[in-house]
Amino acid sequence: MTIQRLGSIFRRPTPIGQAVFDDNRKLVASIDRRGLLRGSLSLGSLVMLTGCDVGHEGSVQSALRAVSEFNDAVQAALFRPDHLAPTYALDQVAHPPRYNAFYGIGDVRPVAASTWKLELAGRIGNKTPWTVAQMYDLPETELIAKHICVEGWDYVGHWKGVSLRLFLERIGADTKARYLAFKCADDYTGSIDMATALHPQTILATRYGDDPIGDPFGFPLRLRTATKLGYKNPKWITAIEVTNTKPGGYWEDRGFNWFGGI
Ligand SMILES: Nc1nc2c(c(=O)[nH]1)N[C@H]1C(S)=C(S)[C@@H](COP(=O)(O)O)O[C@H]1N2
Ligand SMILES: [Mo]
Repeated sequence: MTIQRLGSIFRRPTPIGQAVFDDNRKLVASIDRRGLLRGSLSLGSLVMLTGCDVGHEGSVQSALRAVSEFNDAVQAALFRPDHLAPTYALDQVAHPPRYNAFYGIGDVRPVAASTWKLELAGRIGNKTPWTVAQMYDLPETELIAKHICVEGWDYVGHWKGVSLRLFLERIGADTKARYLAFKCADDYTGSIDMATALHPQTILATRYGDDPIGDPFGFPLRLRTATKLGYKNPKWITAIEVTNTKPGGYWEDRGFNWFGGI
């Protein structure tokens, strides 16, 4: 099916399409209130926006990227800031957790606690870097949640660390800003939206169970958010930036959907 034909389905709803629309009128209205769908629901208009000629590979890529960005906006509108992802029992927790990165476990380069610093940038009041000891001194929240990797595996993990919301408040971050960008010791990068950063199940994890997070799992600091897929959880974090400019990320820049919700 071509993108143009998809577009026409959106413009002229079939009876079934109309029924679905009627069933979800409230939802659509709530998205519409956020100004997302006004003038932007047809994929046909995405084609116009991107100037897409589906005969050329480059323009197919840009059309798909536009669709993915449209999906980001819808997912962001549907995200319920206080809705909790499922949690699990202690006896379901994997020991050890399952390792993954964009390279093999043999190439993991441990981070030295003595030299590690968390750098802060962007829309943050106090950008003084944090040491490992300071991070471990912060109040802890715990999270027993499922880590889901797009490669098709998952595990239940038990993480502890400071609530990211609390940490952002502590450093005087502008929580009205739109995004957080992360840099990691292994040159991985990642980013999340502010609603996810402020979600009660999003922590800067320092422990797995009672122990400090081990080397292949991101010592001394990783993000764990119960509402996002594995690749949205950077390990070995070295810098956090608060920004209104949409950041990319290692996998996001290689075509993974930016929102990456579970
Ligand atoms: N710094 C860094 N963080 C990363 C990655 C990485 O390669 N480097 N891989 C991501 C991906 S794709 C997954 S699935 C999870 C794996 O986390 P785990 O080792 O706890 O399973 O880390 C994410 N965070
Ligand atoms: Mo992953």
